[in-house]
Amino acid sequence: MASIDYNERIPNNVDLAENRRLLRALEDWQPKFLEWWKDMGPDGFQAKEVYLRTAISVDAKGWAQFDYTRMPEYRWGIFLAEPEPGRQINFGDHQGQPAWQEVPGEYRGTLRRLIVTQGDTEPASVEQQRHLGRTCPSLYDLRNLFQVNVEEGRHLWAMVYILDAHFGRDGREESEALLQRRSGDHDKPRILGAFNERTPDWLSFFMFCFFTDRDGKYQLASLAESGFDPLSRTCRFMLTEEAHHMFVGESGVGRIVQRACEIMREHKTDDVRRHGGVDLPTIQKYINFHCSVSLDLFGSEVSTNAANFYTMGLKGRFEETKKKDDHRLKDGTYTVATLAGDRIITREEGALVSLNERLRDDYIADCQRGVNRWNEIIKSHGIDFTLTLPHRGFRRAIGAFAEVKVSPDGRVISEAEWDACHRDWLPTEDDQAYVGSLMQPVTERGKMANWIAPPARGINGQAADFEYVRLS
Ligand code: BYC
Repeated sequence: MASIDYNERIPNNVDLAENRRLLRALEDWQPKFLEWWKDMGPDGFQAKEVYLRTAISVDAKGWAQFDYTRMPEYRWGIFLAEPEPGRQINFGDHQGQPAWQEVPGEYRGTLRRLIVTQGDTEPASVEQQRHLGRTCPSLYDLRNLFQVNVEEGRHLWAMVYILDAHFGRDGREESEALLQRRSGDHDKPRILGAFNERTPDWLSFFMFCFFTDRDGKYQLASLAESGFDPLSRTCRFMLTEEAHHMFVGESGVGRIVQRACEIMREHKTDDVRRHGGVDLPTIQKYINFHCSVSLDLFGSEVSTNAANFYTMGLKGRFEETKKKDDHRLKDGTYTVATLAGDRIITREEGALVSLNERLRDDYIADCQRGVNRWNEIIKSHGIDFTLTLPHRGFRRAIGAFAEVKVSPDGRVISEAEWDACHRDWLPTEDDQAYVGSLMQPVTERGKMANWIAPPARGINGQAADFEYVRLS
């Protein structure tokens, strides 16, 4: 393993000290990043000590250390997974050639665009979550929010490293631009739709971590297959951290579901709101919203962009090397959902142009496994209610279903039916106001807001009443 000089300003395992030009570029960017972090990062907690995990190596047996850190002092390092000796490009037209260590000239623009799109999501999510600290349901959750935030910051560093190290002056300009766009800003929005939505409350936050971070998992896993080796290695290590973000989402929603069920049992009622919980139908509406926004992040069902990324060897499939086919896909087909008049049907499309849909399928199957675990919680309380994922055509803004209205159970419906029903399917202003009204901060050690059950266990083996954030 390349050793990490932890005393360097930018902890890394990429021999930064040996590359003075790159080091200078990153040292020049660092204060701008910190300025952005202070302006757009967690509001109100910059001076507090938080019990955070910091990546200190890429050793599978112990890559992180836990300690109290003030967020602006977090060591946003640059870590690439260990190189695989003799790694090849495993798919597309360059299959079998040695993996690229430098940017292939003919694909420079396309590769840069992919990296910038990935990089843009990282600061965007920090911006979306910046006010949540003020309404945390517990110190445990507050700490998890900040952990997610600092690691998204590190993922931004990961992409900026690739841009600065491999794309010269263009890369440095893109690195600056990543700090200039703003989530939800009318004039300089973030690139992808979901990253311009608001995350106004903790139910939305947990849904975001479950659905949107999971898009991150699938996109990063596809980029981890890239023939451009530095990108592959960066993404492989990012996935290690990403797992915790999805855990925060799944367990967070699970605890809200559990609390709803406890209230229903205890008070023998469906009126969970009367007792200060989030009722299951409201949770379903939030699922419908966040799932549909995140499904858009996979792009169009039929996409020549996706085909090109693959053929060029830049972006593979989820678990590309485990698949048993020719890894070129010029002749294969794939089943894609599409519109035929006012019906949704499936059709065979070329495997190459269907790669976005294939990845979306992998993603939906993974989401369904999480929803099943939430349903197990409901069932274990003897309650007859099933949470479901909305149909892939529901409320889509990108792709084949963008122009029509589709119900959560997958019927193409009229505008009139949509107008009559969408309040039953998506959070209304009243629902949002209700959820918003629950967002009162709970910051006493070991205490939990009434609308969420405590976690099954603490972070890094710590007790439930551990002081995860030192507020005083
Ligand atoms: N919003 O052929 P199409 C994460 C654009 S999340 C706005 O349909 P393509 C994280 C598209 O750019 C993972 N625009 O799609 C999670 C294209 O524009 P151009 C992020 C959209 O290109 C939580 C046009 O529409 N990583 O890490 O095959 C917290 C036609 O595109 C959207 C990546 O996304 C949209 N939803 O695929 C923190 C990986 N969808 O080029 C972090 C890199 C499409 O015609 N990105 N468009 O101007 C990609 O692989 C692809 O860009 C996409 C789109 C999968 C996003």
